[in-house]
Amino acid sequence: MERYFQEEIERAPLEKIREWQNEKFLRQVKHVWDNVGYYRNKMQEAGVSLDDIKSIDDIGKLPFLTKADLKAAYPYGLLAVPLKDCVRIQSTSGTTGKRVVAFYTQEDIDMWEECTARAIVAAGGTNEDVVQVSYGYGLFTGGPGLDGGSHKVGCLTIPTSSGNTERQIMFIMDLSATILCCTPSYAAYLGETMKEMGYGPDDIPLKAGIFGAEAWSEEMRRDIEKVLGIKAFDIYGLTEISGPGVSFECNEQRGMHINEDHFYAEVIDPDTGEVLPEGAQGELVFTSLDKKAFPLLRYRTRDICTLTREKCSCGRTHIRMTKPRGRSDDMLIVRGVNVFPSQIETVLLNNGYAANYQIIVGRVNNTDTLDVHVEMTADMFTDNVGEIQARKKVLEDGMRSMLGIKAKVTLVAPKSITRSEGKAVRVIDNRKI
Ligand code: DLL
Repeated sequence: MERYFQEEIERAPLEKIREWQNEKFLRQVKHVWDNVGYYRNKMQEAGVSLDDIKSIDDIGKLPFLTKADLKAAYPYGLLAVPLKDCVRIQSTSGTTGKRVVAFYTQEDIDMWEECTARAIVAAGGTNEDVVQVSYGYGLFTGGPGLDGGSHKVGCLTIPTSSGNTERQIMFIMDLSATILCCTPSYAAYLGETMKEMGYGPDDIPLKAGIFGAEAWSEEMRRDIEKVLGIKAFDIYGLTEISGPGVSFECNEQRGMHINEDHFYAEVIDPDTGEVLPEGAQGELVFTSLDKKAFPLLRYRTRDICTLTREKCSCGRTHIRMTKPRGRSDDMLIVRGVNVFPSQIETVLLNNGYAANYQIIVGRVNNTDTLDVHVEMTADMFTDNVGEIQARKKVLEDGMRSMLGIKAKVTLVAPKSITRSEGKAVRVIDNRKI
């Protein structure tokens, strides 16, 4: 039987959802106009005033916010309440320049934790479950977000944070953890290590995993489910809009339900900004409908996906988004061709490799080069040159047909590519250096 954390909201009829969205949107635009000078200026520059916004159908009149706005307004320029009303900040994992700092009131935190609680219940969680949260704790939203949701559901929460893999496994086994929350790349690493330690899927008490924060393929899901003996659920979110739980998967595993009573989603053409119809692929844009401290309107996520309102057998009525295939800025342009790391991952996993690879892009004589270092698994490891050449050819052929361009594959020894405890670093683009 399907269970829900907030059934009346999660299964609300579309008219009801629209009514909530409309009401909250009008309130939110006024809150922003009154309290966020930075955005009011943007509206005025676009020739829009508060009177022009009569319902959520007018959302297209509002200007977009981008990461550049967040940088320009750092740190307090988009804050909409007095600092004394804020109880927390979280921040993105940006490696260069200023980070994004998002502020939360206690109400904002409660709303966010309800979103992750919905995800935990959708993954089968109840107050009898033991939830191990192996996302990083701290400025990153993964740990605190899932931790809060787990408390709201009443699960026993193990706040291991990421890293220290042996201790992670000890807690999973000794405390019979039933739900694991971490990045998919770390879940794969935990699975690999447990297998080496001699644990088969039936020995592992876990029944479900809630994995997100980075792009991962269906092939990777299949591998993780097999090695840990679990059902693996995707979860999506971003710091700017709250953190994990903006959307989450149900048992169907066919797209993630967006918590659209809190976050209004649009998909736009990334080049023109035009809003695209349901079913079209484009850049996801979110409007935060009821966050008080850091209420972003029409924030461009740079994540590429499609939306669907097709009926879902889980009974939830909220719109679904497909797995983002990666950020538009993760997309590599190699010799003029768009390449997503997830496409390369699909070729590898379909040929029996694990998701341990690194993509190295360079430029020689003004021509882009694409090298993929792929780790052999222990059972395929060999020093037979003929066999290695044959394996390399299979992968190079597969990549040529997937990407339409040639990639050079180098097979490397098992365990030679560094494992990630958080978001995996798959791409080294030497052209940028
Ligand atoms: O990654 C929040 C999060 C934590 C989500 C834990 C899920 C689980 P940021 O560090 O701000 O926040 O990064 C947000 O990560 O715009 C996407 O590009 C990517 N991302 C997040 N979830 C997924 C996912 C967190 N399920 C950025 N699939 C987003 C693909 C994802 N990409």
